[in-house]
Amino acid sequence: MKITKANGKAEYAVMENLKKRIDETDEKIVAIVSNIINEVKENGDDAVREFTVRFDGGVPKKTVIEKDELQEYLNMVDDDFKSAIIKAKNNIYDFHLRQAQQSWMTTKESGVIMGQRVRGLHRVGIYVPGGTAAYPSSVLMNAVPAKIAGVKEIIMVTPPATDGNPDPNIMAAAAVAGVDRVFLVGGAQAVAALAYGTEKIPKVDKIVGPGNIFVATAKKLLYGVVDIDMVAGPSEILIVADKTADPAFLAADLMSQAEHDKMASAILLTTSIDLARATVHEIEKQVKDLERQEIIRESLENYGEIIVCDDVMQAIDFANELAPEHLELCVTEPLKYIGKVDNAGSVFLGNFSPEPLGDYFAGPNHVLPTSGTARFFSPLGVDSFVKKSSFIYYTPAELHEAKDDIIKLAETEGLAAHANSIKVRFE
Ligand code: HSO
Ligand code: ZN
Repeated sequence: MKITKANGKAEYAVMENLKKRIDETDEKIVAIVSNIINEVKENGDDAVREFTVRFDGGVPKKTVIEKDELQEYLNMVDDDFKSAIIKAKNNIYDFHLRQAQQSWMTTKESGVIMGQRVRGLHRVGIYVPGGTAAYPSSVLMNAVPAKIAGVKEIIMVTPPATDGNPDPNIMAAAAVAGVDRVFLVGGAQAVAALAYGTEKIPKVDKIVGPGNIFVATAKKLLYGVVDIDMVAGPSEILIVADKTADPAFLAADLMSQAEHDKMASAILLTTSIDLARATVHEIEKQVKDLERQEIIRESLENYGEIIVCDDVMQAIDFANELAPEHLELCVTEPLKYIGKVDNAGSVFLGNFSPEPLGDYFAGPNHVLPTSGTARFFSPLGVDSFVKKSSFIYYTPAELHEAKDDIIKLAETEGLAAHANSIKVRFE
C-alpha cells in the first residue's frame, strides 16, 4: 500500500478513485432483467421455473421450507455456531429494540385530535445470495429489525447449493431470526416473483438483502412496485489512527474488509508516519496466511490508501467528506471525537472495537450505506420496516374557525371543488 502525505490533492485523488467503483447502469443487463421481470409478471411460477432451469441448471426437488422445518436445521449445525448465532441474535435484538418508534396522538383543548400511527409492513422478502457470499450474519441483520417492526410475515428467497439442498447454516440463522418461510429460488426471477407474487410465492411489500448485479438491477427496476433497501456497493473501511494505535490491529482490520471484494476499499489516515510504515509491514506479514489473499492484495492495490495527516481532526474532516461505510477511531480518547463524525455508516471507537465485532455480534446493523451515501442514508433498522400514517379529527366549531383560510388557499390554487368541500358544510 502506498503512503502519501495529506495535501488536499492526495485526498482528492482518493475520492476520485473510489468514485470509479460506482456501477454505471449496464444497458445489456437492464434488457435481460426487464425480460425476466415481464415474463414472471405474465407467467408466474412457470416463468420462475423456466429461468431457474436456464440459469441454475435445474429446479431443486424441494422448493419451499416451512417454519417448523427450519427449526430442524438448528439441530443439524455445529453446536458452537448455533450458540454464537443465538448470542449474536440477542445482541442485535436488544440494540434494535431501542429503535422502535411509538405511534402518538395529541388532543387539543378545542377537541381537535391528531396523530401518527406506526406499524410494521405486512410482508417482507429477504434475498440471500448463494455461494460464498451467503452470510448467516446478514440473515440476522435483515430479519431481526423486521421482526421488531412488527412485520407479520418474513419470506426468504435463496438459491439452493449445487446439490439442490439449502445451505444448513443459512437455514439455521433463518430459524433463529424468526423467518417464516424459505423459497429455494434465486436471481432476478426470485425478486420479480416477490414483487408481483405468483401462485407459490407471495407478493411482498419490501425486498431487502444483497445480491449479484442481476438481483440488484431487478430490485432497482422494481422499486415503486415494491419498496427496496439501498443497493449495496463494495465494502469500505476507513481507520483514523494516532501514534498510540497498534499496527498489527490496523493491518488486520483493513484486511478484514478488503477480503470481501476486490473492489472493497481500505483506507488508513494516521498522524504518524512511523505507524503508517509499520502497518504496511504488518500487512505484508499477515496477508500471506490469509485464505483470500488474492482478493485482499487486489483490493489494497487498487483501492487501499494510507495518508499521513497533521492531526486527528484533519483526518476526521476527510472521513466526513468520504462518508465511509465503516469508520474506526483508533486514537486515545476516541469518545471525544464521536460528536465530530457527521458522515459514516457505523463508527467503531477505540482499539478493542474492531469492525468485525459490528459485522457479527455487538448489535448495530451491518447493512450500511456505502459509496459516500452515508451523507444521506442510514443503516438498515426497524425504521426500514415500518410505515406511518397520520390522522386528523376536527369538530364542527374548529372547522368553522379554519374555513376561510382553507377556502382562500384552495381558491388561490384554482381548486374550486376543494373549496366547496369546506363551504358545503356551512351552507
Ligand atoms: N462487512 C459486511 C458485512 C459482513 N461481514 C457479513 C461479514 N459478514 C458489510 O459491509
Ligand atoms: Zn464484513
